[in-house]
Amino acid sequence: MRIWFHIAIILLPFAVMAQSTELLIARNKGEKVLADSQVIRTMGFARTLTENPGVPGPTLVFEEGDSAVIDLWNVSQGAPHTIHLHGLDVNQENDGVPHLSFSVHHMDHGYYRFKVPHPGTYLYHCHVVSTLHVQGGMYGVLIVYPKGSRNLTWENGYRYERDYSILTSEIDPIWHSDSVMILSHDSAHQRVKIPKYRPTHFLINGYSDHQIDQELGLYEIKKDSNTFFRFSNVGFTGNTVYFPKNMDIQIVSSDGRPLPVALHQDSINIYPGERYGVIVKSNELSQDSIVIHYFDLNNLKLLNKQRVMVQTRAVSALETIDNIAILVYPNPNNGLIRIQSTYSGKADLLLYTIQGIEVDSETIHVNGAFEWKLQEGIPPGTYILEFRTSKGLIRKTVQKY
Ligand SMILES: [Cu+2]
Repeated sequence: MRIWFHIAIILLPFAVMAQSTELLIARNKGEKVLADSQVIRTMGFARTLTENPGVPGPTLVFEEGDSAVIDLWNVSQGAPHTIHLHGLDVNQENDGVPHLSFSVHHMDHGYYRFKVPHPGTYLYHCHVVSTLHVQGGMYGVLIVYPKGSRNLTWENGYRYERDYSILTSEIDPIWHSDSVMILSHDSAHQRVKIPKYRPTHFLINGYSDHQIDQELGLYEIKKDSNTFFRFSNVGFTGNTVYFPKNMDIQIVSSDGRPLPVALHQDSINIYPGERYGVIVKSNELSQDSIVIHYFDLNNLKLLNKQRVMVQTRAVSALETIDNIAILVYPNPNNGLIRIQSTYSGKADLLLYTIQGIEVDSETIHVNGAFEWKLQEGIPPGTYILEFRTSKGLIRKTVQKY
């Protein structure tokens, strides 16, 4: 009796501590299609053996106090890989810096274990010849939520309706050529001669230019409620983020820590590796953009601008359905839109302008791919296509010429 009591006391803390495991598979033969249709080779992290390693890698999500385990597998030929947890306070052994921690070699795996510290937005990336492997695509966002809540910045912090992560980076296609990607290097000590970095594609969550509207769609803000934006820069350029003018902006956290007072600014600079938490609120219905400038850190010259669209809605939009994918093509189109979807059943199609004016609609019974012929006389421009089903809705930006 007594001995069981002692065992129970010893085991109790383990029973109440949640364990959360993430699997990442490192590969160096990924493919990425850029906005100008060129296909580049990437290195990256995937969750399954068959999946193309995305750029960025999967977003890792933990809760404060979790016992986290990241199981890293390396199925790529050549270089070893690691996971460096940028901004998280973990011990050196689990921090993925090659000469201070372990590296995972070809066809091997390793566990990173840590107790999840403070809620916030962090980055992870491979730390083996990090300039090359990060440019290759071995990076992603790591989000820590406070215990038991996905709508709170931190304990006693800001309550929000929903959160979005905006990760910036760039691509220099030369660095993705086979000759650079297979340069022999097996540790951080080895010097790798890489061409001068001249990025040509400036990414938001892995996309640039027309891909942004197409793939990321609209960022929705519910009128009069807080929306939390998590900005991170994992590129090699500096960013200035310009917020929509008619919205209330509060910069509330920096690098995973609450700021002592919220800053009311209409723009913010984010340097490589930095993260900021921003509460956005709007008391009027509108559509606007968050504009990001990418500048050269050596001479502060503006290299590029990208933007994401932000729309204020009166009511919370129906939940976007994650398990239903739709593909809208060609984009731009001449009035005949082809839609391929994994949904079958009755759906409403709506087309409206950026200002929210409906220009066409149709109810259709979906079963596989279908065509939607728009009414005559719709002027060329950018429109929002809404695919509304009983399970929720998906919006895509479409261009008509
Ligand atoms: Cu690596």
